[in-house]
Amino acid sequence: MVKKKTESIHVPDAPHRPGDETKFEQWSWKPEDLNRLDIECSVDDAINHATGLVRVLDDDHEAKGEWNPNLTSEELILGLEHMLRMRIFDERMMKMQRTGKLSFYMRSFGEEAIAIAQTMALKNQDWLFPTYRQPGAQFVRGRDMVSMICHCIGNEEDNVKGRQMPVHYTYREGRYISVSSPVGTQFSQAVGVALASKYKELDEVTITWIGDGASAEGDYHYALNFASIFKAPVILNVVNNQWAISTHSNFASNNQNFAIRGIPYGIPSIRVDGNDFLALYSVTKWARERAAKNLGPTHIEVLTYRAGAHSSSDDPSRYRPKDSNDFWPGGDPIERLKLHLVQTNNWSEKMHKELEERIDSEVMDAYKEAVKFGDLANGPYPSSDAIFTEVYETPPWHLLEQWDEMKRWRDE
Ligand SMILES: Cc1ncc(C[n+]2csc(CCOP(=O)(O)OP(=O)(O)O)c2C)c(N)n1
Ligand SMILES: [Mg+2]
Repeated sequence: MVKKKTESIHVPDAPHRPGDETKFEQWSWKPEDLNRLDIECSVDDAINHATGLVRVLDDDHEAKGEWNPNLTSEELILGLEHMLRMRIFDERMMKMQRTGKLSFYMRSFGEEAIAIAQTMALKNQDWLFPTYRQPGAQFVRGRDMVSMICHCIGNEEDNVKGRQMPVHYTYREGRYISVSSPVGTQFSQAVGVALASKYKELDEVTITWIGDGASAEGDYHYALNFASIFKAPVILNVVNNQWAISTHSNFASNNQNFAIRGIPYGIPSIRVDGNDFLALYSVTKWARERAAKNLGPTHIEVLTYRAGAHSSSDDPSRYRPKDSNDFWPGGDPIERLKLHLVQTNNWSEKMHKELEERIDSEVMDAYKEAVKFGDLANGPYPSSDAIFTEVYETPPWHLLEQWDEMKRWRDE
């Protein structure tokens, strides 16, 4: 049989590779571009918001436009404090990883505003279904830092007793659902919990986040379809930080717009500047209002850039220019909120420095306290019995046999 010559399969590439100059399209979007949508808006009403970009802080750090949430300076300073806490905490944890005190780490570098602004815009009874890139939500919900570090080490005081990778936190009291290592699974689970809240007629909304890369998984589409059909009170965020480890987002969406994918599912969809604390807060509060009024789900693309490595095991200089983050048009979320506060006479360089120093010692104290319960380099280590406990109330016979065997081997 004669084979017909076919076109070869199109394989996308990243826009810049090591050694290239980083070129991002400069943003023409301004805070005044997009009106604040009515919460009863139709899907069509949101098309401009899905293709444009909701911003509040302009290039000169002024808060403008209809999406300005008009937060008090106290609320903004609290947001700034949580973001700084996240960044300083991450730096300390990376040092712990590099000195062998914990095995693996993932930073939120450059993405601190996302979990923090969005969680601050919610109510405490709302359910959080995060990825490993939203640990900042726990600071908003009041989690003790020592407990977070103990989890990352996996020591005696780890609340999940080593049953999760570091940074895959569980915080029951804060309704922060255990982070899933297989990416994407949280999206459809979040829709299920949102429907349960609706069924029980509770004033609870569910929020979830997924990465650009993971949004190429089926889970993302199942979640959107279910949420849309059953009008689940859920906020579905795609955090487009342009990379999925070394795979550029060109491999996850052909047209480079993630927000628009909610429109055919019948879900109002908005793209928001992910490094703009005020815009994130505002859009999330709007989405919560819709959910609480039984108007159904909102789909949000959070446009940002992964400023650092994917994880402590990754070296991004192998696949993207070393300085690419310096060119991101969205800048740095902490710097932008800080400059806005300075400009409105609510903050100063001196206050900022003092806050950094205070948080630095808070993190240092928590670190010293946490390692008392053991770290990876020095121990003490949890008992090997923990492998067999905590899962079954009554372990089945075959595990009991293995447990006995382990004890014989261990105690020999
Ligand atoms: C189902 C599954 N496939 C692959 C992996 C390995 N993996 C872990 S994180 C990741 C990249 C995810 O990228 P993205 O969704 O964009 O999130 P980001 O890390 O950028 O926040 C991959 C491929 C995994 N954990 N689970
Ligand atoms: Mg990503």
